[in-house]
Amino acid sequence: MAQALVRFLAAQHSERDGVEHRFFEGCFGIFGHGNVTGVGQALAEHPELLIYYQARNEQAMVHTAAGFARMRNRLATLACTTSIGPGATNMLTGAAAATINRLPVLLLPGDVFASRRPDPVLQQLETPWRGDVSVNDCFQPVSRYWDRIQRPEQLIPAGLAAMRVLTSPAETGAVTLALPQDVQAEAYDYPEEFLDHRVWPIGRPLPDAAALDAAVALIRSAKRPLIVAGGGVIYSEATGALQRLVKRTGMPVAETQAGKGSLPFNHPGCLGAIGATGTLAANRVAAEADVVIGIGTRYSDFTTASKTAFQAGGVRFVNINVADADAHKLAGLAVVGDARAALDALDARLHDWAVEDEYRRQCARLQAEWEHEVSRLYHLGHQPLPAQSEVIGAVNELSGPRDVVVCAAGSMPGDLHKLWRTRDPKGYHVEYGYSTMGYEIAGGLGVKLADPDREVYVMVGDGSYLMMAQEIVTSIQERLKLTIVLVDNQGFASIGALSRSKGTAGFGTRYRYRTDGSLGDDSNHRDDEALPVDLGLNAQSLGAHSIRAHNVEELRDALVAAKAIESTVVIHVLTDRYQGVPDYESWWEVPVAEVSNMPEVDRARREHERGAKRRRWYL
Ligand SMILES: Cc1ncc(C[n+]2csc(CCOP(=O)(O)OP(=O)(O)O)c2C)c(N)n1
Ligand SMILES: [Mg+2]
Repeated sequence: MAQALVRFLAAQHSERDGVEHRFFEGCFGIFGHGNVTGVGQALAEHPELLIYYQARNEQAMVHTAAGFARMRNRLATLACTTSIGPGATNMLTGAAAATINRLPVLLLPGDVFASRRPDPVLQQLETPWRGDVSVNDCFQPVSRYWDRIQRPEQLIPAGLAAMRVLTSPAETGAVTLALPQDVQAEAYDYPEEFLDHRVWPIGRPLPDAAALDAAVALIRSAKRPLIVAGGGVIYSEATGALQRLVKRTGMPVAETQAGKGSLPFNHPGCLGAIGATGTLAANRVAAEADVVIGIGTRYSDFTTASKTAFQAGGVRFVNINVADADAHKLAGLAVVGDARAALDALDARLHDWAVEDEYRRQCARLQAEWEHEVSRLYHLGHQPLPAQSEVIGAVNELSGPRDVVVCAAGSMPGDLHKLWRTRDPKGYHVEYGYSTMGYEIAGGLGVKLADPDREVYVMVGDGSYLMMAQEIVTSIQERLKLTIVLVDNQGFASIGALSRSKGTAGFGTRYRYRTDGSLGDDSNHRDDEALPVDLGLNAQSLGAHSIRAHNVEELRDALVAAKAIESTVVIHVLTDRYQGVPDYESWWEVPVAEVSNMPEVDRARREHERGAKRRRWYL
């Protein structure tokens, strides 16, 4: 069965706009019992069918596959094979991250014997009251399609169903085919047609004409429309269509994390990031918008600033989305269809309409003011340690227009969302659906694999680095160069700041020796309490070229030097954990204890209640 599976995977293709793509460009795997003699044997017998990549950690290889799929606009991906038990469940976090970000990845965890004869096998978690569950059932809620191949012929319907979901822009995410180890090795006479070259068209479904008419009528009635561009704009390759519409109508655009890059940062009308990590320009315009046109967005709480971003009475939403569930959010007018097709249709129907000049001028003014703020934060001159915004500025200014910045968790994603000057639709790659600490290096590897011609800048905090740095080894092994900027503020600065703002003084967010039996708060910092840990040396020991930068000038020199180095470079820079980028008239709902014995918590609770008054239902 595993041999047929590998042949089947190698024969699958996607097609969009008349261009065919091989759908699986390879298979990541870590072998153990449960795949070494099944899928492993099949990959070994026909290495020309599917390139095999070795990883260090199963979670990481799913991130790599997701990063790859995102970079390829979901037209291609990688498969991931694991042993049974811990090898399999290590992929759970990666699966959830892929599904939340709507990225296709195929997971092939090994499973316990279908025959049950040798039960319990090594790593089998027994469920005394049920014979038909294994740890792989944990993948069900984080997968868009899940099956267990109990008989070899079952691969035929399961394989086809898996492909349908993986290539559906509305449904895609992690797909799990759990493979009992005995079934992998069983013979079956598969029909040749199952293994033939197969093409899965990825269409551009047109929205319903009546929905388009209603959307056009609503937009024409708007005085202060705002487009919210989400990841769907980029996946659908609709950025050109968006530019045309915006240029002609003057409608301003704000971007979600996944949608950043929909317009170049300096395109007229580009207000940048929206929501909790939004720019002043976008948040001001959002607060007064009367019609919000969400394109390819799932309206996460960061985008809507926990439903406080849009304050105009009677604000209406037009939601262009290929996924019905997203199109109906915020009681919006649902325009279900492909982003590019919908934008072209809107452009044609709005050919004689534009926003008023005064609105266009106001947006241009806000955009210019925001650029000024970005320049200020890029060149703060903060002493003695640089601020994170200066690190972002240096990387932005010294990277090329087609290079890619990759990030996922900590304080960096919010700062990048606000400050990164995106010049290319694929130049900004921040995983902020699951915001998975540990995605950065592994995901960056997938980006590089998908587009080796671009330099990939991985921005990673010390916390994320410590969670999953080991794929540096894979980058060396595969000769896939990453430039990793390791921003070391000696702890979880983002959560520390959140904790301080909520009255708990940064409890448990700094690295320090345990004193008085507690890891304590973050207020009485002493340098002699710092841990004797050197992450730059750690990176060097994993095979990276490691450079330590003590200030912004050294960081700039290191970034220039890194360009000439052919393998993975880690630039280790210490920053001031307390010098954050402010929020710009936004709010994020994080609950604070209603009762406590901590006065600072009471203060934060009252502030929380004030903020919560601005929440809207959008009905
Ligand atoms: C796997 C995982 N665990 C926990 C969190 C919650 N979390 C978000 S940011 C963060 C700290 C990140 O630290 P670091 O990478 O050093 O970035 P910094 O906050 O210092 O910028 C934590 C613990 C998460 N996002 N992902
Ligand atoms: Mg940190």
